[in-house]
Amino acid sequence: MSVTPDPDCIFCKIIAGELPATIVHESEHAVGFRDLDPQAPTHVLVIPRRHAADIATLAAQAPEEVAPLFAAAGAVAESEGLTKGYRMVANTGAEAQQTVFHAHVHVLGGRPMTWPPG
Ligand code: DGP
Repeated sequence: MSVTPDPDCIFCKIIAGELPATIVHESEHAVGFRDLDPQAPTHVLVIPRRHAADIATLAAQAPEEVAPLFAAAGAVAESEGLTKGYRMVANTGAEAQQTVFHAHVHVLGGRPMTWPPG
């Protein structure tokens, strides 16, 4: 798979090993690492190796990358032992509190979740 990193993207730098992260999953298409500011006992970010601003953009530009991304998120939930349930979140756009514009799925678990999210 050819990947063109964005030189200004912190998640591309984590993939390249240029920024430190606690990596819990690596596969051909995706990388999972612990969130810097965890919102649950387990909080892992799962990202595609290919840079795209968000998941909708990834789906438009490289739909073949979307299934491996969610498969990686499911594998992380399993390896983290989230047998009682977990949440996958993909904040999309500034109003939805997206702060890093490299597509990512938050995998949150280890505590009861509430609905609706704030
Ligand atoms: P979002 O708000 O959905 O764009 O989520 C971005 C998440 O990324 C946020 O929960 C904090 C996390 N984050 C930001 N910078 C870093 C970093 O350098 N390392 C790690 N591990 N997480 C980061």
